[in-house]
This record gives sequence, structure tokens and C-alpha cells, in this order.
Amino acid sequence: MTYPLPLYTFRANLNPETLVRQATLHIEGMNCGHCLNAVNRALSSVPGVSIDAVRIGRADVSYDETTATASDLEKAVVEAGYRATVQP
Ligand SMILES: [Cu+2]
Repeated sequence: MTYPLPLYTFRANLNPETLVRQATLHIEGMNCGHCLNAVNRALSSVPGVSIDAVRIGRADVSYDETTATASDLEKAVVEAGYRATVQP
């Protein structure tokens, strides 16, 4: 007797931690506390994103890749008036 249960189904049991990614955004145009607030606000408005640190010129974030993409992060910062590139 054979059991047609495919072994790969066990891999569907993903650890939720594997879906959280970290990214660093390099941001041009920031120069003061207002900019820090604006970038903070922009990034925290993206669903699935949590901010680890924001400094002048740089933001470190964690994001749930089932909810947000790297380009969502970039877009949020660009819409706030800065230039941003994401490094995974
Ligand atoms: Cu500023």
C-alpha cells in the first residue's frame, strides 16, 4: 500500500519570522528634525512596516514581505519629498 502524500506539503508550514525582512533606506534631502519626523511619518504609514531607526540620510526598517515591498518603502519616502534607495 502506498500513501500519495507529497512530502513537500510540510514545507508549506512556514515560520512567520521568515517573512519579516530588514531594509536600509538611503535618503537624500534630509537635513533637520522636521525631515526626521516626515520620514518617520511616511514610513510608519506603510502597512506592515516597523521602524527600527531613522537618522539624517538613513532609515532602518523591518517589514512584513507578505504586506509590503521594498518599492512601497521607497515610494512612501519619495512622496514625502525625499530621494530614497532601498538596500535589502
Ligand atoms: Cu528638514
